[in-house]
Formats: sequence, C-alpha cells, structure tokens
Amino acid sequence: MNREEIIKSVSGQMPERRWIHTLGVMSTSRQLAEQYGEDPERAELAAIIHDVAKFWPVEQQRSYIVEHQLDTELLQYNKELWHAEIGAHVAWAQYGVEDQGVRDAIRYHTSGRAGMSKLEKIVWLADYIEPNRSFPGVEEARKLAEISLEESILFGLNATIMILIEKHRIIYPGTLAARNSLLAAKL
Ligand code: DGI
Ligand code: FE
Ligand code: FE
Ligand code: FE
Repeated sequence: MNREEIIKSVSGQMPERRWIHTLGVMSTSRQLAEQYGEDPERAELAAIIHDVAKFWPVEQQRSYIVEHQLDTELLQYNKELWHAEIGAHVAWAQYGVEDQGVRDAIRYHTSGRAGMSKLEKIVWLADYIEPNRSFPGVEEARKLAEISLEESILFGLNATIMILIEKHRIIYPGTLAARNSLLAAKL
C-alpha cells in the first residue's frame, strides 16, 4: 500500500482523538529524525502505523497474537503492550512494509527493548512527547529531547516504571532491559 492508503486504513480503525495523537507522533518523529540523523520517511511511516491496533477489542488482539504466532509471552503482561506487537505484524501482512527497522520501531514503541536502534528510540520518544501529550513531566522530557534522545527516553522509562510500581502493576522485563541498556551505555 502507498502512504495515503495506509493513512486511510489506520485512521479508520481509531477514534479521532487517537488519530490526532498519531499525527503528532508523525510530525515529532520526522523532527527527531532530522535532528538526530535518521531517515524522516522511515520514522514517519512507523509513526503512522504504530497505534493501528490500539482500539481493537482486547479479545481480538489476543486472538491475533495467538493465530499469527506472535510473541505469546506478552499475553502474560499488561494488555497495553499487545497493540505494538500486532501493529508490527499488520505493517507487514496488510500494508506490505518490508523494512524490518520500521516494523521493529512499531513493535517496540511501547515496551522499548535493550539495544534499541536510533529509529526505535525516535518513535518511542515521539510517542511520549508529541504535542498533544499533557502529563506531569512531559515538558521536562521535551527539553531533554533537544539535548539527548537517550536521556529523554530514560526520563520517560523511569516515569513509566515508577507509575507502574505505584499502581502495583506488572512491569514487562523488556522495559527494565531497555532502561538497564541505556544506563549501561553511559558507563
Ligand atoms: O499507545 P499509546 O497510548 O500512544 O502509548 P504506548 O503504546 O506507549 O502505551 C503506553 C502505556 O502502556 C503507558 O500508559 C504504560 C502502559 N504500560 C503497561 N505496562 C507497561 C507499559 N509501558 C511500558 N513501557 N512497559 C510496561 O510493562
Ligand atoms: Fe501505542
Ligand atoms: Fe510510549
Ligand atoms: Fe501512540
């Protein structure tokens, strides 16, 4: 599919406010790509698709993961993580995205992972700081994004992990691995 067809398909699968969020992730991904020397087109493509499955009914998400033999271990963890794994598969199976780096940026946009590529970092961070986001700390994260991708992501991962702990919720090991990996890279 071409860009316009993908946009039409993705935007038709979510409420308007979530599409507005996606437009924000698209423009922020492009900006960060230009700033940090990554391909803005690839960053934007990952952004367009990243939340395609976010509003699928949870049972449909579960069965998609099982039927397409995706990472079923995710089913043991918070269901907010599932749409990212599904989105990466939809990108390939329905939209014909062959670029594995783009698909991985979609796949890890929620959890993060150890050793994230620059493209993965950009989409993770754009999702966190796009202009329509408003939560305590987002301004700090935006400021850090001007200086360092890694410092800004670390800030975001710390905040996300602390919120999960406060709420007594499970933390996906990949999220802890993402944080450890960014910290280890500073040693
Ligand atoms: O889909 P979005 O709302 O745009 O954002 P997202 O895909 O980054 O989802 C983030 C939500 O997922 C965030 O509110 C926290 C929640 N979440 C639940 N468990 C985990 C988690 N996020 C991470 N990184 N790791 C988890 O284990
Ligand atoms: Fe998401
Ligand atoms: Fe995120
Ligand atoms: Fe998102």
